[in-house]
This record gives sequence, C-alpha cells and structure tokens, in this order.
Amino acid sequence: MRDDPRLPFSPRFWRSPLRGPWFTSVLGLVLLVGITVLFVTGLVSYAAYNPDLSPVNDKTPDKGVLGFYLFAWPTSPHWLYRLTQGLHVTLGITLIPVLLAKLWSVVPRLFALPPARSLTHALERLSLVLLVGGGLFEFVTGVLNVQLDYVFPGSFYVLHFYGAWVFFAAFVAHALLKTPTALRNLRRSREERNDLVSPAPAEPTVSRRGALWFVGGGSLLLFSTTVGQSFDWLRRTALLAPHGGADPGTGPNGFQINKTAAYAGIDPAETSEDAWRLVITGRTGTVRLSRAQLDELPSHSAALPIACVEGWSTSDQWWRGVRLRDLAALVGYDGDPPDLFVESLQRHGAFRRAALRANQVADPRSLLALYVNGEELSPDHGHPARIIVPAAPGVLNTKWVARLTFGDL
Ligand SMILES: Nc1nc2c(c(=O)[nH]1)N[C@H]1C(S)=C(S)[C@@H](COP(=O)(O)O)O[C@H]1N2
Ligand SMILES: [Mo]
Repeated sequence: MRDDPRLPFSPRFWRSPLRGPWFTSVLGLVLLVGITVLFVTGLVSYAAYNPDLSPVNDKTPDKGVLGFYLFAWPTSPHWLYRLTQGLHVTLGITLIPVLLAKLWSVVPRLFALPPARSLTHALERLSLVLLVGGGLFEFVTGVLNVQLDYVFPGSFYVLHFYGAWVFFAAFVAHALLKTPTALRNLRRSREERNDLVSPAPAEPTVSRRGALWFVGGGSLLLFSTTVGQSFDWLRRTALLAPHGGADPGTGPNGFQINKTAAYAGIDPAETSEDAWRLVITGRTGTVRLSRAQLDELPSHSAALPIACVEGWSTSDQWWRGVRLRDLAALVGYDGDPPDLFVESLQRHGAFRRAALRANQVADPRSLLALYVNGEELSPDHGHPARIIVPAAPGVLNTKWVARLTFGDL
C-alpha cells in the first residue's frame, strides 16, 4: 500500500510542492497565538455569565473542577464584554482559513504507515485525533451558534465548553512538542527535507509565499465581513454576522434586536399600564409597583452597550430608569445591596431568568431601564422595563422584567 502512488498511504500520492516544514510552521505559529487568545476569551466569556452564582446562569452544571477559575465579573470598563466577546467571535471566524490550511498542510501525515511506530508515536497520534477533532468541533459549533442562532438549544454552551478543554489540552501538548521545531524551521535559510515535502512534487503553480498570501487574503475577507458586527457605522459590512434577525428600523430604538417580543411570546395586553406590575421581593417583604409609580422614583441615566455572546454589540445607548440599588433599598437593603434574581414575563426560553451578583447590583450605572435614547423602550427592546448592567453579557440584560428578588444567592 505504501508504494502505490494512487493511494494516500504512499508519500508519492501527495504532490503539492507547497507542503513542507516552513509552510506548516508559519501557520502553526499563527494558530499558537490565535487559539490561545480564543481559549482565554472563551473562558472569560463563561466567567461573565456568573455561572457559580446561580443554577439559572449555569449551562454546565457538571463542570466540576473546570470552573476553578471563576470570579466575580467586574462592571468596569463598561465595554469589557463587548471587547472580549467581539474578539472571541471575530478572531475565531478570521482564523478559519488558517486552520484549514494548516490541516491541509499536514494531511499526508494522517495516512502515514505504519499507524504507530512505537508507544510514544501511538500516543502522539492519539493526541492528534483530539487536536484535529477538537479543533474542528470548536470551530464548527462556534460558527453554527453565531450563524443559526442557538442551533443546539441549551446544549451549545455545554458542547463548546467541554470541547474547549479537550481541544486546548491536546493543543498545549502539541504546542510544547512542536513550537521549538517550528521556530527552528522559520530560521533555516533552506527548506529541510522532511516527511511533509513531496518526494514527487508537481510543477508549482504558486510560490509558498503566494499560498500564504492566499490564506491571509481569505482571513482578511472573513475579518472584513465580520468585524462590522461590533461597530454601528460598520454594521452593514457585517455580511457574515449578525445573522438575519429582526430589522430594528431607525430612530432611538433602532439598534440590534436579539429576540422580538412576538418571538418571546409577550402579549401586549400583559405589558399595558393596567396589567403590568413590577413585583420586588427582599428582606422586608414584597412591593408591587405600577409603571407610573416607577416613573416617580428617582431616575438615572447610563450610556451602555448591548454585547451578545454571539459576538455582535451595539455602541453605547442612553438608558434611563431606576437604579437597581435604589430598588433594593425599597425592600430593606439600605447599605450594600445583595444579589438579584430577575424574572421576565416570558414563559419559555433559557434567557427569561438571570441572576446578577451583588457587585453588579451595586454599580450606580446598573438600571431597570424604562427609556432608551430619550424614548420609551420599544416592545422588542423590553418594554415596559429591562435590566441593563455595565460590562455584562447581553444575556444578563433581561427584557420584559416582571419580578425582582433581592437576597444572597
Ligand atoms: N426575556 C428575555 N430577555 C433577554 C433575552 C431573551 O431571549 N429573553 N435575550 C437576551 C440576549 S441573549 C441579548 S443579547 C439581549 C439583546 O437585547 P436587545 O434585543 O435589546 O438588543 O437581550 C437579552 N434579554
Ligand atoms: Mo445574546
């Protein structure tokens, strides 16, 4: 089999003159940096959900020791999640051509015979299965989640989270093994002959550098059609994201909508002045407030973005409403406010409830917002009231709020 050039097990089957240590090393070093950033921003995004605060925030209850690093997500700078998650998604999409080119450059090794020359070689190949499989799995689940809007209902977080740890463990082993060689390969003036170099190369149609430019061009194309998701004035260039959601229209409420009121099953009758009451519970009991009564409480403004786990974000919007810590004071927390459990009018769906940590409640910019950019909240942005917290992922900014329960979680 090894000698039949018609079969991929033969080195002579692979004829591209581009393959070789230099090409593989350049791509490998780009991925070394890029995937490390993806892993860190991914872990950070998970921490931003405050999964250790309450089971409603926790999409991976069996995480065990993998949650060792969780911390109280800060509220400053207010654009923190916008940055980390925009970076995570945009960089992930940008790296796709590099990942594919890297896999292409080493594909002959996948077929190398004998499958294992020694125990170490067998272990190395096993780690490659986890590396390649894990890498493809993380990229595919990530892209599908952004593009198809939560295709794995409830389970995306679980898959992507555990997948990340498996992938990154294999990635670290691989990087420790290969980085010194990759750096050496870049410094060499002449290409080494190794198993990646075809023994029977075809005529080149493009130089190695040309091929790298091609990969880089692909990345640039993906980058330039994605990065606009994080900037209002570039949003129209974000052809790959955000996916086709509801058209927000123009005017004060004319910014990106995640789920519409209709989608969430919010009946306009429930949000009317007559029907809607905010129920606040705390140390001293329960208070029910109508929308008119909320309007009489001291109102405050804060300029804050919406930043979704899908990577898109808005610029700062001007929100106006009642401070969460003032609402805590109404039910017996005069000094330091406690944690807060928020429930929406929405009856189904993972994001109808969220828990906020005491540090988020205490921030004077954290509001139960009633207005945005000088106008009443639109139904799709959470009328009659929604949560807005600085630096928090969009998912914690619950819309159509019905009930607030203050107390340590
Ligand atoms: N009740 C409820 N609130 C919700 C959601 C939801 O599905 N239901 N989606 C959340 C998510 S994931 C995001 S990104 C923001 C989006 O807010 P926007 O539609 O006003 O931009 O709302 C959050 N609040
Ligand atoms: Mo979101």
